[in-house]
Amino acid sequence: MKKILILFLIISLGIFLISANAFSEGHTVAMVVKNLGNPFMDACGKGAQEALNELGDTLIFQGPATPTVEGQIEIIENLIAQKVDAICVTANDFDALVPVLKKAMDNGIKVVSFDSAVNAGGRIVHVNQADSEQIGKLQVQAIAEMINYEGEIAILSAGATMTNQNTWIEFMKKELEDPKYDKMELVTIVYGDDLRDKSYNEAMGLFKSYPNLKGIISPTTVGISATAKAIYDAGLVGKIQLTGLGLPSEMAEWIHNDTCTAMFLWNPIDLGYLAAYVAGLLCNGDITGSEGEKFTGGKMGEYTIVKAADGGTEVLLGPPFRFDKSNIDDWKDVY
Ligand code: RAM
Repeated sequence: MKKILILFLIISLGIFLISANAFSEGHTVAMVVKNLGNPFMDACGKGAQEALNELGDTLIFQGPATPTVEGQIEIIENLIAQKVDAICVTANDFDALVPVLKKAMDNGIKVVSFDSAVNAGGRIVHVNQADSEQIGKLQVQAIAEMINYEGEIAILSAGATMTNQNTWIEFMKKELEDPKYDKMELVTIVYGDDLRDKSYNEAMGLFKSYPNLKGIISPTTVGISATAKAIYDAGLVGKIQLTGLGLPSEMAEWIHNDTCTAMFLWNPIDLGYLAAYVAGLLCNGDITGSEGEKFTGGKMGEYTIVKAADGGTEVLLGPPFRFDKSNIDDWKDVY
């Protein structure tokens, strides 16, 4: 009788464990990007998928067709209705997403911004790709060397309300105040909105409006590749220098044919991985997003949450990389 009872208990325990496992489905993490069709964002999604696979969570990858804040608001409203567990967002506007993200947080959804920050009031933590000051400085230093510290330069940015580009541009302006750049002049900033055709046309417009232009900085992967094509098509290779932030996969040909001799970026797969990993840890209650917290971000290793310049908190991925002819082929098939 005792043996039968023990056997019964063992079988019941087994059934309980199997069914408990079947019901623990993990969390649903949504990644909301600036827009669909941008390979940089696709690479972030790839990294996010990898992180969530490791954590046993599920990814929903969404973005508006064009990089508008209205499109992102609509998507986030739907995600709140779907009751997702976390949202990782790269913001098309620093402030305009705050009300809908606050609503998400009021509904228990963990909100992480990454790449392009949302105002600290609309997030738990931001995952920053690299030190913003360094990103701004490096691009000014690079263009200065390319044009021998003399002549007109322009910036071809993404959207006028995008936090990441605007922050980097502020640091570029600050760097340009150094007397060593006295013979250089930033003549204008134009916006291609992270749309290929618009960026291409804005670049063509710069060549017409500023016939003495010597260099362009484009701190957006969409903008820099469109600008490279415009320089090449206009027969201005060697006359107008180009640097900025580009994907090796899109820039390799322009680096090899001297349209852009050097540019910078970080690994967007790692960025997406870390953002999603942080979201997963927040869902598990392993971290809360407060300053000073330490955690292991899966394959990325150890991180500490620090105070961000905007008063909120952030996690810093790592330093940016420089790409030129010497190393572009090592990376062009990776991202
Ligand atoms: C574009 C986007 C993105 C930015 C990169 C450098 O793909 O604007 O937000 O981080 O460029």
